[in-house]
Amino acid sequence: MSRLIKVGGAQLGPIQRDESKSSAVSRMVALLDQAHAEGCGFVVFPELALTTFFPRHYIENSDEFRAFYEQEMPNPDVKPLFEKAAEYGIGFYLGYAEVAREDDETRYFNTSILVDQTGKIVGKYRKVHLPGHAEYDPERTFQHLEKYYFEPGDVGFPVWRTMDGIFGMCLCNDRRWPETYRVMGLQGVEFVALGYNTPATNSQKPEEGPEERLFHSDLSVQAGAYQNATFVAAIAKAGVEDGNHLIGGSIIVHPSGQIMARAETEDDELIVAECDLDDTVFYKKTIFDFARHRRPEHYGRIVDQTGVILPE
Ligand code: CDV
Repeated sequence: MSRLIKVGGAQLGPIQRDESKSSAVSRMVALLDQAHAEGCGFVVFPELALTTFFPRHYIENSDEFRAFYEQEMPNPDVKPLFEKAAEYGIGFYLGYAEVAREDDETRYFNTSILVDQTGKIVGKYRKVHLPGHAEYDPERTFQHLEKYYFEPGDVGFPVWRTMDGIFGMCLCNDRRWPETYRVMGLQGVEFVALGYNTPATNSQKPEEGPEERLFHSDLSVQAGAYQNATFVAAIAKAGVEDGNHLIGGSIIVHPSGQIMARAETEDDELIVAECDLDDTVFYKKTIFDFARHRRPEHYGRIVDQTGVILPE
């Protein structure tokens, strides 16, 4: 048996602060055209794919930073993407900044959506592991204010039955946390879509440069895929954005942990891999047959504890 889906990883090059959302969407539609020509059925776009990675900027005025968020999805800016994808019969994943009015409160999330091949939004995810800091930090070489601009996601890590498979989502820093994949793995996930914006140097350790950062990205994604018997597409926004360098290195990974496709540039670039969702079955039935091999009675600390408790 096989459940083949050709997947496009639509890496974006930089989006400068003054680039409009409709311009970013045109670039995504051009990648979608390529994906259609390649016969893709699903395309993964990056995290915060409509704007620059604005958490690097400290903006005090909320009227000013509101422009980076989407109040509804779809909206007129992204309509061309939804329409073209539905015309081509391509499902997609898209990351964006969300502002929501809930329980009389204004709430801000770093969000992604899963759209099926008819253009219908079938899932929404809100980033759980927000990296960085909540206040301006003069010690850093650049800011990473995700904890200032967003609150942690409140929907956990759901998965969705769609496109003849079981799909899950996460965002950027989530890929470094094994819990992200395992919670989805425990729901039988077969394909994880994830977008990222990863600075090419560590703002608190400048000697940690792009090579090491790419290594950590690959390491986390390949381990997550293998240990949970799932495909993972990890797709970057890359290049020099507002004078700050973001790594590329977008990859599509097989449940064996092997990289099937990798981006070569730091620009708009489509990578493609033919994913047979039935390739997950062997691993799910053997070495990672969770029902047979897991020992949750020994894993209590993972949910009972956040920080480290040292021995006496
Ligand atoms: N956007 C991110 O979540 N970026 C983080 C950086 C701060 C390390 C990442 O994990 O790539």
